[in-house]
Amino acid sequence: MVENRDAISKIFIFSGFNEAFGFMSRVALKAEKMDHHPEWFNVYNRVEITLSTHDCQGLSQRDVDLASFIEEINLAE
Ligand code: H2B
Repeated sequence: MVENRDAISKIFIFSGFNEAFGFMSRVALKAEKMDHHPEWFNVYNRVEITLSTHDCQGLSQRDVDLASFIEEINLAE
């Protein structure tokens, strides 16, 4: 959970930029398909993702669904 905000966040570390950007590409395609987009920040091998639903200014099932997808592909990396 993010402090002082209805949002969830996680930091993912990869072996390099290619791996980090490959992961981001997979998340981006899914996000666009879901019409649900992450807030994220990348520097080299580090990707910080925050999920929240702007339409309801809080957490929704869409955040949980996108988070589950992200966890699944991260495990499969
Ligand atoms: N992403 C997120 N994270 N929250 C939203 O409320 C949201 C979104 N709304 N992506 C979508 C786009 C909306 O703005 C469009 C018009 O469907």
